[in-house]
Amino acid sequence: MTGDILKYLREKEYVSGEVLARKLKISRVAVWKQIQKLKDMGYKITSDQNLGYCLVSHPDLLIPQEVQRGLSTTYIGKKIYYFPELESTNIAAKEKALHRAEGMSEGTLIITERQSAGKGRLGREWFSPAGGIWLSIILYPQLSPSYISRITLMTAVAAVKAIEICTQIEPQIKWPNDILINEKKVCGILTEMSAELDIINWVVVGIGVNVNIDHQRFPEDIQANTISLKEVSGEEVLRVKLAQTFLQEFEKYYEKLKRKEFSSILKEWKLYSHTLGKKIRVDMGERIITGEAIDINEEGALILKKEDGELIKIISGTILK
Ligand code: BT5
Repeated sequence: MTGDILKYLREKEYVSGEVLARKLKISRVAVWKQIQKLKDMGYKITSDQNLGYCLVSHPDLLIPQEVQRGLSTTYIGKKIYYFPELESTNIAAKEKALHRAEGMSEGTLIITERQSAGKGRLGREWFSPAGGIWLSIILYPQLSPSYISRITLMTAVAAVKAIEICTQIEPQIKWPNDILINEKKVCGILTEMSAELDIINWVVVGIGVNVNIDHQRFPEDIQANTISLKEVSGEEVLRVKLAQTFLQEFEKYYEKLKRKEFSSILKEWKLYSHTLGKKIRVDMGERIITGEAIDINEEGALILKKEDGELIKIISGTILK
């Protein structure tokens, strides 16, 4: 209902309560209640006794009405579940992803303003106060499960592109899932999937971007390695615009991936690489390997050259500082 009222308020400078009541087939008191709801959400609406209601400004909230307005994707973000607060969008998305048979569709999003238990990889914590973009995308790709690394890499390309378009800042990608600005982490990606043999049942891509956040709100031990877009650009960044741009870029690259054009995505990934050519240490869980990052292969794996010249292919791991 609030969405319908917004639609009419956007069409004209002033709309009377009477007209709204007639169009929506509700009472004027019900219209008034909906207007109060919108005001509580952060919409600035004035009212004039003779002319009616006037929408003065809208909030930079990631609510579906705002994110979907002007969103030019075909299927990414066509259905959005929005929550002011959530434990983790990836957890919520994974629960929903199971319901494909009941009509859950590819590209459905879960978005929240803040997460109480945001997740990183391997059970790590992801801090998600208000002011960031915390969202997950449900996908049902007809690809082999080995594509999971490629999905993370293509998401990183979509994220750097969106950040560049919206802020003119050029971030770098640290293999496999970190986006950095000035060596500090501004964004992380968590790709999870359920698969059987050669079939993917579902994929959930979660992305977290520190947009209008003061990194000093993070725990002390990660403050030195984190940053937000606002801190780099010196001004608030419009989250709705950034989220829309990311979703548009995401759909573009995901379509390329589905057409098996990963090599062209990889080419772009390499332009933003923070990793290639560097001497690094990679934590692979059971061991730590040191070497030079010489390439990312067609599967999205990191190729490390050890001091003795041996080449190691790493599908998943964490680059240590
Ligand atoms: C990641 O893990 O970078 C994946 C982060 C994915 C977050 C999104 S938000 C929406 C969706 N819902 C979720 O619950 N998660 C996804 P990893 O590479 O394991 O990095 C985790 C590490 O990053 C932590 O151990 C901290 O050191 C650091 N960290 C935590 N919060 C951060 C933040 N907001 N900004 C930058 N670094 C952070």
